[in-house]
Formats: sequence, C-alpha cells, structure tokens
Amino acid sequence: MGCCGFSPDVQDIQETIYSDELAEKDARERGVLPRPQEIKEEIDHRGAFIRQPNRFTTPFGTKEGELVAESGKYHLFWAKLCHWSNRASIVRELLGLEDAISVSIVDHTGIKNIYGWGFTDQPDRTDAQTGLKFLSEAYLNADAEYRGRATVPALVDKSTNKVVNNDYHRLTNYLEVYFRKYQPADAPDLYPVALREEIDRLNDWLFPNINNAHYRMAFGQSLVAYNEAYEDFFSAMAKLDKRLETNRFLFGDYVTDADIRFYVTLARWDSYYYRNLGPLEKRMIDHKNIWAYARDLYEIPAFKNNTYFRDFSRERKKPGIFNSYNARFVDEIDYEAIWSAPQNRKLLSRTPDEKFLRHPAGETPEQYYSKISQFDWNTVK
Ligand SMILES: N[C@@H](CCC(=O)N[C@@H](CS)C(=O)NCC(=O)O)C(=O)O
Repeated sequence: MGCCGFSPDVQDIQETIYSDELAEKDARERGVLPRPQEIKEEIDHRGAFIRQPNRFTTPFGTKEGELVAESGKYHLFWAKLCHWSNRASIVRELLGLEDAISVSIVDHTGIKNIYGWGFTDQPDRTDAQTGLKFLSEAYLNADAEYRGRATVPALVDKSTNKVVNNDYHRLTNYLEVYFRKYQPADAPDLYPVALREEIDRLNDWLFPNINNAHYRMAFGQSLVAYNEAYEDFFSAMAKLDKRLETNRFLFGDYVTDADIRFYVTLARWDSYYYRNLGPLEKRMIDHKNIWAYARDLYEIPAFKNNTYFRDFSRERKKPGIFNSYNARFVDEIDYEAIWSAPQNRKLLSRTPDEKFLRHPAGETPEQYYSKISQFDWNTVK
C-alpha cells in the first residue's frame, strides 16, 4: 500500500518492481556506467540539440565487409516509447519477418533511468533471450570504448551479443531489401525500386522537419533553437496535409517506408510529445487529412500491434502539486477507440481495398537489391 491507505500509484508500483536502488546494484554488478545526458552532451553553442551520430553503421549487403542478412542470426531491441525503433518493429511485422528476427522490448531502468535501457518486465530484470541486464552491455561488447548513449533500435548478433547496427535511418530499408528472401512471396513492397530515390529524398526531409523536429523542440536549450524547430515542424505538417488531400498515402495508393516514418511521430504527437512543447498552434488531429491518414494506417494490424499508446503516454515523473493531464487521465482515455474512428481515405485510391503494392511475380530477391540512400543524415540539422 502507498501512503495513507491509498492504493499505490503507477510510480510506486514501478518503483517496487525496478527501483533506482536495484538499477544501481545491477549496474555495479555489470560494470555499467550512467548514460550521458542529451541536454549536456548534445547541445551546441546556440542551445540547439545536435543528435549524436549512430555508432554502428556497417550496411547490410552482399559486398565484402557488409553485414549478411541471415534468418535467426539477429535480435532487435526496441522500445515502445521510441519512434526510431518503432519503425523497425512495424516493418518487421509488416514484412512477416517475425521468425527471421527475434525481438525484445526495452524499458527505463529504475525511475530515474540513470543507466539507460533495461528489462523491467523480465524476470530478474534480465533479458531471457540474450542474458543482458542493460542494453549498453551489448554496445560495450561491440566497442569497449563506446561512451555515447546506448540507443534503440539496436540490432544485435545473437552469437556474440554485440550490436552490429543501430543506424535507424536505414534499418528498415535493410529489412525491406536484404531480408527479402525471408519474407513471404506476397509480402508488401514498401520500398519499390522505381520509387526508391524519391522515397529516400522524402525520408531525408522528414528526418529534420518531422521526426527529429520533436527532439529539437524538446531538447533545445534556447528559445531561438526551439522556435526554428517549431517553424520547421508546423510548416512541414501544412505541406504534408496538402499532399494528403489528394494522395491516400505519401506516395499515392500504397503504403511505403516513408509512411511508417511519418506515422510513428504522428502516433506520439498529441498523446505524448505535446506535454513538453509549450503552447502549440495546432494538434496533430487538427490537420484534417493527416489525422484521417494516420487512422487509415492504424487500421493495419502491424501498425496497431506495435503502437502502445498507454505505455508511452504514461507520466514517468514523480507527482507534484499539479499533475500532468496524462498522469491523471491516461487510464481513462480510450486511445484505441479514438484511433479507430472511421475515415474514408479509400475514396482517394484506385485500389481502395488494397493498401500494399506486391512484388511482381517471378522477381528474385537479388533483382530487388538496389541502391539504398547514402545521405549523410547526421549532418542534417
Ligand atoms: N541512434 C540514435 C537515435 C535513436 C534514439 O535516440 N533512441 C532513443 C529513444 S527514442 C534511445 O534509445 N535513447 C536511449 C538513451 O538515450 O539512453 C542516436 O543515437 O541518437
């Protein structure tokens, strides 16, 4: 029981399961160091958030030195609240790669999350599949000198427990292209060869203006930097709302890789991100076309099954005098019903009952291997 005869609140419950003291004890046992903080280590002289580069970027491919796509070799770590990794979990399921790539969901360690991602829900706070207690152990297995944040998505080689790739910009493309041979023949074609360059170009624009704009606003330490990100985000939303007036999905009648990237940010905007952003001119749902589009995507099981509204919206801070809207109401909000409200986006499509392009009959996996973008994403603001 919590204080004064009331039932324990969520924080109390979490604290009992995985307290900061337990995290401290586990970290000492495993030799794990505190995670570096974004607002200290990733802020430039103007107060703008400049994201750390991805450490493990060896591509998948067929050339020497590239990672080889193999069924059963890799394990994906992702987090319900993290949209960079949610992309990969959606694509894995959309493409029927569940047997080829195993997964674990990570969560904060303790209330303060001083040691980064761990395994709150697993017995003895240890990942049953890899024996890790902290994700950072797999980073250190791969590079003992690594001192950055241990982030998701992280793809780990199960035979060594080392991270082999954490390049969230391209991870979904690797699953689409190089894991094609492990997908069912009728798996969706999310990255059609003919559209690949255009999809890459849009993804490259979505990164600073939509996906990372939230972090630029949330981690920005000067109002100037915040305002830049704010402008970028809302002007991008206006453009995308217009684009979706006549297109069912970003590239027309079929869902592509770009839609997954847009969706994961949309799913979090009104229910989770808004809390730290200050007054906003519009909610996501005030963008008429975007909101109907997001629900059209949510209808697809792989999107719905990998979207944990209540988990990522739950307040993680200690209660104060004023408790946030989410802290008070998260258990009463029927996210699923809100997101399942009917929409009529199919009227925009020439294939109203088919949201996916399928691979042409007779296409071999090798014919599908073709260029994946080489944009230098990390130099983009
Ligand atoms: N790999 C990228 C982006 C992925 C990323 O930031 N993931 C976040 C969650 S959305 C994460 O894993 N953070 C863990 C931490 O900072 O301890 C990076 O290193 O900045």
